[in-house]
Amino acid sequence: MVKPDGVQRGLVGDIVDRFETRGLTLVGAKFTQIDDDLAAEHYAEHEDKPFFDDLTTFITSGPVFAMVWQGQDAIRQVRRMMGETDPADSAPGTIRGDFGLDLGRNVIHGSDHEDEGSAEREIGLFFDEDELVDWEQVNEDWLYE
Ligand code: IDP
Ligand code: MG
Repeated sequence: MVKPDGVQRGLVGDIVDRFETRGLTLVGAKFTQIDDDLAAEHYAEHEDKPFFDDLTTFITSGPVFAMVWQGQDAIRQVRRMMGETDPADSAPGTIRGDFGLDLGRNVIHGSDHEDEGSAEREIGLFFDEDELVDWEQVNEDWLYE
């Protein structure tokens, strides 16, 4: 999900481009503004952290662009393309390493690849089943052996 800072800074197109060019398949997308309840649910794992209030205030502060990408090893590859949580520790070439400087303005959210159910849970928070499209890219034979 492109966070409010990424949307305000006009980075949606570049971020979509990176995932598309990598070969991932877009199966869902939604431009929306998160309300307080959804923010609390989305970041429930952080509710006891000192930065929780700042985080939910920020994520509800403007529109976000939520996406569902599919492909081989997709969750982990998206995390690698995002970089580290802190943009200051993120390698150039990653989204956070190219576009961010500050931990609290790190441009993008991605589901946790180490937490097995997190992508499925988060997709369920943002999308109804009929908003996800089951389709095949014509170039799959050239992406996968
Ligand atoms: P992630 O976004 O890389 O998965 P998480 O640890 O899940 O990182 O944290 C969620 C979000 O909370 C981060 O993207 C960042 O915006 C914010 N955050 C994480 N740790 C801190 C912190 O120590 N101070 C302030 N904000 C933080
Ligand atoms: Mg996380």
